[in-house]
Amino acid sequence: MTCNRRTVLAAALVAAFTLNTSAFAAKPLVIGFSQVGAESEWRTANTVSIKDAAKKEGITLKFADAQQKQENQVKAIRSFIAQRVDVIAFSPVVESGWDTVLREAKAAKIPVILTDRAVNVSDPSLYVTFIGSDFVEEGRRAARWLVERAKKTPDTVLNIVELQGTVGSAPALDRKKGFEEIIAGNPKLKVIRSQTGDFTRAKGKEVMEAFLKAEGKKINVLYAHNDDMAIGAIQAIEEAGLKPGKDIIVISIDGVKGAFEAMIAGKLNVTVECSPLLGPQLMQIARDVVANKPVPKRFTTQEGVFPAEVAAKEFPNRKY
Ligand code: GZL
Repeated sequence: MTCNRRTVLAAALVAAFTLNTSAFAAKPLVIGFSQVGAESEWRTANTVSIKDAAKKEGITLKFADAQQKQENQVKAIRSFIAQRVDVIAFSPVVESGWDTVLREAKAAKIPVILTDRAVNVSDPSLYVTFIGSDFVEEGRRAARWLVERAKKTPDTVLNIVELQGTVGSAPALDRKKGFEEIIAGNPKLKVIRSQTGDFTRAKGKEVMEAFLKAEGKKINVLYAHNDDMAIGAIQAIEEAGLKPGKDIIVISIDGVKGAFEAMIAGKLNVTVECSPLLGPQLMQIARDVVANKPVPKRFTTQEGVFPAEVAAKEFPNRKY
């Protein structure tokens, strides 16, 4: 065989091998993710964490924003099933109403991972695992801070107004439950008004305006289920000619940058951390699930409590 023919044959063999291996190269994992919406600073940071982690991991992410509507999440999950994604992950806007669509995912043999919020389903096998915070403990931490704060005014009953999160959502239900558990039986702490602000600044401001109109200077404390509602309420308190953080103690949850800025300005007294940075953990767990590795049913994120006194020092360390 001439030298030239040998060279052509060798090139052909290399090309064939390369084509072959590329044909068998592992195709990227495909995750279908249904997000609640874009209602708060927390949610925005959560979305960034998930998208960045997928990109860093070379994972194909099909992302759907439900605009806080459960029917949009159900539609998105059905679309992911039709597209035969490898894994479905979602943050359920509310706890109930998921059995039917999750049974469809199970029938299609597509594993489901819950992030951020939990679901109430009759069959726990409808999802593989849940990665998120302990919202009941977050509510307890908010109340424990207030119990300590109330010891400074032992002869005063503190009237509390509460801005709840989205009706029916796990964080709203559990943060209320944890807070009530700790203040139960304490004669110095009394919730006089409680209403949803749907986790948004606008609604938080609107409901706080109504609280102030109804109760005025009787209000001593605001407990908001997230920083965005607290920040909206702070605007309402100022527009009513009162000093947030002083005339009205302001307690909230999430630990977003906006809360640290409000604490540094003396308008917010404490924020209980709820980390949105779930992206890297979700990607790793998705890979483990697809590889049939055993994963725990629950991953609980570790978090802290940040009173105003530490806000300036901690602010440079904040990642969301
Ligand atoms: C909590 C998350 C909540 C945040 C809000 O994990 O579900 O939803 O506390 C967000 O800011 O809107």
